[in-house]
Amino acid sequence: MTNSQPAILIIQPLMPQLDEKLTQHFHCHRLYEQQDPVGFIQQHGIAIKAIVTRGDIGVETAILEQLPACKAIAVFGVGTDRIDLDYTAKHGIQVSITRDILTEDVADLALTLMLAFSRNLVAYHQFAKAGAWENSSVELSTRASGKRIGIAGLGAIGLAIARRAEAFGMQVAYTARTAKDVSYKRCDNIEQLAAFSDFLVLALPGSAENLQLVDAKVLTALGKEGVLINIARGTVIHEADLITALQQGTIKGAALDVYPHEPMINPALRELDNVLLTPHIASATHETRAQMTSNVLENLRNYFSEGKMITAL
Ligand code: 8YV
Repeated sequence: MTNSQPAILIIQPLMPQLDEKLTQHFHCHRLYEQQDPVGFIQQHGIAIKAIVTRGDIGVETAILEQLPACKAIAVFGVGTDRIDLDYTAKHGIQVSITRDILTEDVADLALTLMLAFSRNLVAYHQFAKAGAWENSSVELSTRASGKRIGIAGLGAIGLAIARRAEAFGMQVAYTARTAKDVSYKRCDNIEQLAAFSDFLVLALPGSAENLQLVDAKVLTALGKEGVLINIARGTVIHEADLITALQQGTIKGAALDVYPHEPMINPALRELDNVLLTPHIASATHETRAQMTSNVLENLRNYFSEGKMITAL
């Protein structure tokens, strides 16, 4: 590492493979390692030329304001909900995302959660592993094929989920800001979509307009046999309303990969039996994470050589 390499700021820990590569090519400063992050930014902020962050972390505008030479943010992920895009646009800061890389994995996880929840996979696995089959039998599970799936947000990930659901003979409906050129039924709002759905899958951005969109009203519309699946952002759900609905059986259950205060998962949620919880791993496959790593490096290299990120927004 020499100081002739461009200085970049890493906001939160990254996967070791990505961190190692960044260390080879850039003069890396790690904000999360600083005892005094404010003092550090005051001292070194002027030298920082680019930021690397994760989709689930973003970067605070108060930090950007102190980095006058930083005109590029490479996001390891596709979510930009924690970056002020008005600010970046106004200040000519390019923001790249790992576009089209994680779509299929995230859609795979949505269907995995749906099938695992409806077919009691975790309970059956525990039952079989414990040797309990020798003395007892199991409860029946619920069919997913042929049922109704409502997809909130029909972007690339929502569409990939819909294609998979079609293969399971499911009826698909969706909500989206604009009508899509698809044969699926479009609902006017999320409450209507919930009322349609056996499985309500959230594939929306975690933007301000979607904050706590899924509240008690939506959950009541989903109904006692309905299952909520979230692979989007925890902020899209009103968590207290969800916990109440799960405790009272207003809905059948929830399968969640994302939470409002990651990596903390609300203890009330963890105590419930009608949930299936995963720790934000929708894009966490070897294949996808290797491509995401290359994407971040290519974006930075291109930015420093040509002045342009390759998958900028
Ligand atoms: C990643 C994500 O898990 O793409 C996103 O926005 O949240 C996820 O794919 C995350 O960015 C890596 O920590």
